[in-house]
Amino acid sequence: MNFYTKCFTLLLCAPLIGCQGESTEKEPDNNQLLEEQKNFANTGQIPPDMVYIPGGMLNMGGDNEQADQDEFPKHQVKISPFYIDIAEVTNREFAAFVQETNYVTVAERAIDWEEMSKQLPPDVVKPPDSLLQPGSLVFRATDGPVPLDNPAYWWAWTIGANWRQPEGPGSNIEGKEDHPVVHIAWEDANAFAKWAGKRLPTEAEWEWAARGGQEDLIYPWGNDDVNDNPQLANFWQGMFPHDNKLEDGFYTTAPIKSFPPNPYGLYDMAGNVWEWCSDWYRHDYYALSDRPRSMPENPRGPTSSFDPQEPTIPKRVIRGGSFLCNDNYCSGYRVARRMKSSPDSGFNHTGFRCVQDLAGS
Ligand SMILES: [Ca+2]
Ligand SMILES: [Ca+2]
Repeated sequence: MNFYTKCFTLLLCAPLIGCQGESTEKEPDNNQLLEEQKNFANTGQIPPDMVYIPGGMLNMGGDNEQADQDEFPKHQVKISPFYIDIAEVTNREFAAFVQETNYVTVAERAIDWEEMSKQLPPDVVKPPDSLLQPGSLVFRATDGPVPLDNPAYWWAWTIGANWRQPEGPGSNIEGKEDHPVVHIAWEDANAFAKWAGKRLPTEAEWEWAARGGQEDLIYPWGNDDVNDNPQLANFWQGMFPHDNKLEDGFYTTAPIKSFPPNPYGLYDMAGNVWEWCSDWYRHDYYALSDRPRSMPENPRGPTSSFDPQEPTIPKRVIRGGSFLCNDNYCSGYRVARRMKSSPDSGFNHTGFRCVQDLAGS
């Protein structure tokens, strides 16, 4: 789809003023988990380009003053072992899927106004047919500072933008075969995962894997301030959305594996592109999870979605942040950071990676 849903669905990160806080560096408590991962690697059972993630007890939720309300309360959940892709799904991989299946992504399909209008307030008037053409949302830097509570300033509805033309007509993915695929709707990510014999991670699995076996740390690499370490992830240095100082070398996507992996060997769990999870998003889901004497096991999220910022639009969870994240906007690179997006919306900063269950589990 779609113009209006996308416009109403734009990621409404609450503006967060940079405040790294007084986090205490902890010795990683991950030796046992890493040892288990290493031992499993010797079994020869791991699917290509994936790693084994040991099961364990995840302390899930916000770790510092930047954490938003929906990251609390921090609570324990039990996770079973699984495999996860080492990196985000690339253009090369997605092209192979499309070549074999002739799959057409949501951003490439005709827009169904009747379907779209069901999610919109009743007084929204149908836009002209000239706008209701296949497309997607592309980031456009502003000329100067703008209010950060209105993403319409930097997202441009672009007819013809899709995974093959990430910046719109005239652009292409030549030379970007190893970049993460973008303009992927949740439905597209699931279609790829099914084809590959995999599935999308749950939100809890994603956070467990991103933490790399370390408890209560802010980023996949630990607590070293992201602002002092542009060599650790592809994010936005400078003031968003007008001044990108490019200290990490990438304005939009970077080829996968351009930055160091986390202790589990996973790349870009912070930044590059947001990654779809299987869960519906509810702002109060963690509060619902925090039941006394109850230990949620492999939680799969709520049965329905609710985002008070856009109550009429169901949303799925996305994780990990993108090349657009920084501390003056959304700090999406924090491992606990939760974000949400309409399942039928693709952006040029959203992609995915897959997981797979162990045989017999
Ligand atoms: Ca960057
Ligand atoms: Ca990522």
